[in-house]
Amino acid sequence: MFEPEIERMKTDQIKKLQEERFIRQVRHAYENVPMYKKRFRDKGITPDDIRTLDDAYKIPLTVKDDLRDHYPYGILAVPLRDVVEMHASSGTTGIPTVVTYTERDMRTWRRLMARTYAAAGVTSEDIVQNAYGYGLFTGGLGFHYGIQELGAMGVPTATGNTKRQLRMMKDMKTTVLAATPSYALFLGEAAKAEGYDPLNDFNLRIGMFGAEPWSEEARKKIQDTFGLRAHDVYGMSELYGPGVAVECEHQNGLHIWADEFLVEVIDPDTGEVLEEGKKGELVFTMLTREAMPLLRYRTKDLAVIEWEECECGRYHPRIMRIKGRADDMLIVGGVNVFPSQIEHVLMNIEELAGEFFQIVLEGDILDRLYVKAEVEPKFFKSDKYDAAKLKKKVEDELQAVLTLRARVELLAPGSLPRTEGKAKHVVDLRHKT
Ligand code: DLL
Repeated sequence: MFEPEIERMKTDQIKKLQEERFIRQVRHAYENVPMYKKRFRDKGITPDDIRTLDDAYKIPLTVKDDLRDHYPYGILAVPLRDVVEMHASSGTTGIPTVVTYTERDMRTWRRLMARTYAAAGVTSEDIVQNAYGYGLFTGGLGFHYGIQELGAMGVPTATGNTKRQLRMMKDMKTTVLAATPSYALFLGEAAKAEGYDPLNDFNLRIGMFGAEPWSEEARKKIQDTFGLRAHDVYGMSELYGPGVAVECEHQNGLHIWADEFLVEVIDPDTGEVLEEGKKGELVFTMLTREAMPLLRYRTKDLAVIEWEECECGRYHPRIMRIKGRADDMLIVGGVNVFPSQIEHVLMNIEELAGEFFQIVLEGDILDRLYVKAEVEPKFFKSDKYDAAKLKKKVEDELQAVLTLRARVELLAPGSLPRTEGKAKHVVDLRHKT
């Protein structure tokens, strides 16, 4: 453990610390961010009404649009001269979401990232290849700072330049790979195409994968390809970046660093707080961030939270995997379809390279759902490959799960664009009215 005195805290100690910090942070936000002062006033409350964690529900929720509406510095709670770094994520609306950090915020983020690596089993002896994008995205620099804080060796390849990436992985004797799961899957495929034997030519033992949803099937594939243990890492730019939660060596849920993040689960439709064990939308309050305090921030990510001791000895609550987003459900001809359902079906058909797929929606009056899926390279070349038969099989299996018929298009291996960052599995070409 990187910070055992915090990581070993029992539930009641964690909650006590959270409560002290929460009360202080509410006051910080109220006194220094006009948006929060106004919201409290509109609701007829002041920080004096927040005395325990159970009072959290009284505070209005914060949403991504609040950050956009106050672009770029509207939620700043400290003088701009105290800000030492910023990051931004590009949104669909074109207005970026900007996040800011003071020196102390940066130290917190570094520590959280070092803890995140250590919880996955990474030590100062490791050689960490960081294939997340560097720059405004928080992935690259977040993982970079963590390597330094831990005292491991960094190989800052960033994304792309796959041939050089593989060469570095072999020559530097990289032991830990940090990347999006889609890029890790692509690296596995590219390594084989370049003539590497990933199990023998590389020294990888741990993978730190996140920034997008990925399935158990994808985990198995990455682990089998590289002979490593793949850890799920969760975060978002508004909450520093990566390093909010990570799987420990037991790979059974992601520990949220609860000394820094207060988590609640709400019903995404009503906003009501749900009891433990119920699936809902994760809402986070950052407990010590100075530059940009966020109170009850809606993530749109859906998950179940458990507060139980883990075999690793930590009591920090666990996200039992992100189950999707409140806004990723597609409505096709009146039927609810989750991209993860389609991924699950495709990953379980061995004749397909299940992770390389694309969902295309077309239509004006009637919706049409197309699923493009690449055939597994060896099977594609074999005599057993019968395109019509496989297409029918995939369509039938999808229908059994989705209750509607998708048109499947089988593609030769390598046909779909590969991604270095987050995968884009859905292309919606429908005419919206
Ligand atoms: O993706 C930060 C990050 C970088 C996390 C590297 C982990 C590793 P954003 O670009 O702001 O920040 O995107 C945040 O990505 O709300 C989730 O919907 C999704 N996401 C992140 N991690 C996971 C994960 C970074 N492990 C958004 N599983 C979040 C599922 C994830 N979804």
